Amino acid sequence: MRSPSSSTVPPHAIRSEFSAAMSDMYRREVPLYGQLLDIVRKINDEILQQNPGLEIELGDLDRVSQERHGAIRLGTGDELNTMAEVFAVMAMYPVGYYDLSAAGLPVHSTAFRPVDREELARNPFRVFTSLLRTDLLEPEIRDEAEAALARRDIFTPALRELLALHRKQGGFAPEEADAFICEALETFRWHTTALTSRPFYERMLRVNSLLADIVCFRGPHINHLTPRVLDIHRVHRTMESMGIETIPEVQGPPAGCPILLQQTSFKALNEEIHFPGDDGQTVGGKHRARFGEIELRECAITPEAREIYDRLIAEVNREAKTLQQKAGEKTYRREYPGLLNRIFREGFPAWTHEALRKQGLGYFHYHLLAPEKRPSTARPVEVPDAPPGEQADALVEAGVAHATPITYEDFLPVSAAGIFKSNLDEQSGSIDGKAPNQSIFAEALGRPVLDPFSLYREEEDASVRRLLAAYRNECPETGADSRS
Ligand code: OOG
Ligand code: NI
Repeated sequence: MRSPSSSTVPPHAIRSEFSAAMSDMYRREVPLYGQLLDIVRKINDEILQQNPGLEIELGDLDRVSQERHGAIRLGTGDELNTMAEVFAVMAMYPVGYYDLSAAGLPVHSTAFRPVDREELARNPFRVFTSLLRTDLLEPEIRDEAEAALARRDIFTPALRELLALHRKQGGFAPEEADAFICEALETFRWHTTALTSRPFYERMLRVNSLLADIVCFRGPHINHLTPRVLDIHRVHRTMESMGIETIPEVQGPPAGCPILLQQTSFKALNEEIHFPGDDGQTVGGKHRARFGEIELRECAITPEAREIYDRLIAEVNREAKTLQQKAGEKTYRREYPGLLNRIFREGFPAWTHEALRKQGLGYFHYHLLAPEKRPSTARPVEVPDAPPGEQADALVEAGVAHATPITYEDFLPVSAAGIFKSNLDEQSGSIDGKAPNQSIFAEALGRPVLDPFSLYREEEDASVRRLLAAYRNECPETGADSRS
């Protein structure tokens, strides 16, 4: 093993460079993405200037503007397995299992992302990664799909060599890291020439457009890169006024409900593709895959709050469907926010960070306030002989400690399905046989899928332990205790 020395590039540096290189590539491939980034940066800048406190919580404009997630769709378990190794070089690990068969899509997914607080703070690059579920296809289609996938290798030979080197050394020297970024980027590139014939593509498309997107191309082209925005409704309106064709609603919780994430996207581009013909010539065609998306990230919530959220969103979706069918697109666009807001106002019990924290519905990071930052009313507290969480609450009540929301770093299955669906080709069919299959996913992955709730809980618990230790140090006589 290479000993961690100054000649080994830290994983976060590789991740940041890779994410930036991907963004540059995508900007060149999809000019609309570049336009979107400009709008987002301008609006984020204005918001940070108006709210100086935000900058401390989120980092400066450059840090916020660097934040993004992407998405890819893979064909085989082997592809997923190697991809997991590529992401691990950048300290990105699979978090969460998303069952998209519930939405009639033949894929299941995870999100590769950093998991530690320090790693997230450096660069929280995430890639939503889906795997084709051949087990949901009719046998004949399955055989054809598998045969097509067997003909491709989505990784360059040089990347495979670099991965072997990384396994041996446990790290990369600077020139190896540069080569890795360059070679790994190849996997995410768009190819204008398909791998399969046009009739084959059309057959796959009729089964499902994701199936065609996965099995008919040389690689899992990155299909969007999403910047984080600080006011999603403003960006959504700006996109509409520029004539960018957005989906009709902002997905996720209503405006003003500071949980999870809100997302909106512009529709997939219909792009020129060349299909190989019988006679060595190519045949023209079109393919819809790449789209644009923006997102607003808020507080991570507990399983209990998540259950309420899922129930309310299901209710919203039922009513929204009826509204869309009865009233048509224009009215739907106008009335959806009101409908979403009404159902959440009636059913979601906490609309501020403080309420989320007090009701135990959100995850928070606790820290001791420096004495000069404490309000004049702050008083020394006798910390009760109580569980650590209650001790931390008592310190916040007394004005000695501060709690900040832990940002939600993951995705929403329901909204992911909405985002997927809004970008399917209109000829796409839907898949039957709705059932998750986490075991085939985990087996292909070759490593466990981490549970997002446990990660947020551990993060909160660790901050409580540090808070109590720091407070005990400050006033040994209060008896603050860091039992867990
Ligand atoms: C991924 C869609 C999911 C999100 O932000 O929810 C996603 C895909 O279309 O491949 O990226
Ligand atoms: Ni996305």
